[in-house]
Amino acid sequence: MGVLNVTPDSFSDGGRFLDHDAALAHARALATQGAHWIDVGGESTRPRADPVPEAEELRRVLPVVEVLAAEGVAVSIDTRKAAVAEAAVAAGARMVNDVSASPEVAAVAAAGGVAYVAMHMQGEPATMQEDPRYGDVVAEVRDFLVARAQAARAAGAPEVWIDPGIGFGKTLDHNLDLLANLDALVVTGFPVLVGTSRKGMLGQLAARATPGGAAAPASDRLEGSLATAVWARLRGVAMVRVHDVGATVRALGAVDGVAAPAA
Ligand code: PMM
Repeated sequence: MGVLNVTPDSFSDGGRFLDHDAALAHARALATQGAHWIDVGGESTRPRADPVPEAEELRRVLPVVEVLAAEGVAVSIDTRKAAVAEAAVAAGARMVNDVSASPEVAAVAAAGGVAYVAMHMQGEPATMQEDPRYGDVVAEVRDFLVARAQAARAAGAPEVWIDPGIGFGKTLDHNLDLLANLDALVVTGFPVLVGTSRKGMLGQLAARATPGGAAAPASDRLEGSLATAVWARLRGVAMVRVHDVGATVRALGAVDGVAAPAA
């Protein structure tokens, strides 16, 4: 899944694709590089981000969704708003990626007969990184996701995915615990999506590994993004959400080749 942020303030690519022509060109490039889905988002959910009004989010994403869907690109809409999801599905989006895993947004996917992603987040983007706490992060995230995914399926969503929401109300240790225990999600039977691409935890891990210990900025997180995509793949994750599609496709192609040489 390739990321297309039509936002001024996303943490790694904010402002680059606010212009619709630039957004379309980037989406087409990601599809050509091998993305199966293009995930279009108009509201940054990075830590401390301000919410975006519905009209503005629609203005950012709808024209892009319409054109890509008409070109036959499989479009996912990344939104927490039922109205935005509904408009995007009407414009041709075939997946609703809901970082709030809310029943209202799941109902839109069900009514539209499109795929639904339930992602786990503790709190709200504005404050979620202030003091995230869990008893058992793996069990709590799994139980939450299974409950929301079962509800989405019962409501009629034809295909339901789960995503642990790396970086959404989680410390580095919480993220690492979830990534080390992806099998707890995989065994639920719901296909699992994971997004680590360019995230802050990769900067922290790079600092641990580097003499001097400086955290890597978002521009220096490709290696960590690829390494964690490969890790997720080997743990049975069905899809990764990434910015660097070409590099990820090549990395996963290499892993698949080694894992199944006769295929
Ligand atoms: N991460 C971001 C946004 N949307 N959706 C899902 N399903 N999973 C994620 O991990 C996820 C997401 C934040 O990253 P961005 O600002 O680079 O888009």
